[in-house]
Amino acid sequence: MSECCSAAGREGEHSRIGRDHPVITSRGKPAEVVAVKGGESFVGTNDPVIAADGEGPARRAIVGDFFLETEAVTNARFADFVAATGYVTEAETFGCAAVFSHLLTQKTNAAQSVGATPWWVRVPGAIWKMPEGPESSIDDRLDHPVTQVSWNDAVAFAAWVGGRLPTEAEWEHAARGGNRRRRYPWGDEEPTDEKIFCNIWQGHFPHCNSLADGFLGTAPVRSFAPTEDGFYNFSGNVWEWSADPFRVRSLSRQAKMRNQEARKNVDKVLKGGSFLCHTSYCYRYRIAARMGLSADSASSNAGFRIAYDNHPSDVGVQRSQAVEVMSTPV
Ligand SMILES: [Cu+2]
Repeated sequence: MSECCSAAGREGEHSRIGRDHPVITSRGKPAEVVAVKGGESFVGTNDPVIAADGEGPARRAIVGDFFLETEAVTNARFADFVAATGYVTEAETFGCAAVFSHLLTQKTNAAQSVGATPWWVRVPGAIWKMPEGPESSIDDRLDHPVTQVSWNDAVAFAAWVGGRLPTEAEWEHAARGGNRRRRYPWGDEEPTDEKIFCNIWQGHFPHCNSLADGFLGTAPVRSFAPTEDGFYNFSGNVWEWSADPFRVRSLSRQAKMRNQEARKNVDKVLKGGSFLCHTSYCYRYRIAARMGLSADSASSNAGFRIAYDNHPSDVGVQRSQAVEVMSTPV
């Protein structure tokens, strides 16, 4: 696959280099949650733009009532998680992760580029708190979405806060504000290089980003206008891991091959597109758009947000008790 939004190839194929990093101890505020009313809903679209991704046809889905955080998990909250649990991400274990080349310093840029997508570079030491490698930091990005986290890392964080990843159906249902028929979280109006609703690419991909939205890479999780329900950045900024395995529902030979690969790589569905998407090249910031990446991949444009079956204030009580118990000397 040659796409702006995915660095093809599995992280697991690369050598595992153990690294030792200091722990950041900033306190991340828990995000707000919105109660989402379930019901009969749907996933995908009958008007697919990128058919190979399995956007269509629209599939009926029954969604239960659930709670969803208004924004993606920030670097600050992920730092809390790591400080409390000592969790080691998969990118740390593997010793490298995919970084969008424009975010790199010239020195690091000489690193190995990823196959057919030269704007993706495999950077040794790129991890969540040094998203572009050892010369970078998140100090000025604590309110940005955490990146360089795999699906497995996201699931571990979700368990820590007593939540889970949303299903693809839940994610779309919340992004549409229920059963509204709309292409984007803000409605049907197409963003342009001048009229900006979210953090995507402006200009000619991949050589020139006019930065009309103010961001080359990620933006703070509360950037741009929220939906009427209070959700931020479903479209653009970072791809968000969902709970679901990635499959293309089609009988075509191409779909069959893609599904075989997805099964082998344990691909999961990501939603929402990222700061790299542009209509001309990777039109994946629509609600129905999707991408499949292996559960152990980490990159500089993928993060996640948390869903709950019960209101997390109840969960929060359990969590702080659990942490107290853990820190009691024995
Ligand atoms: Cu894209």
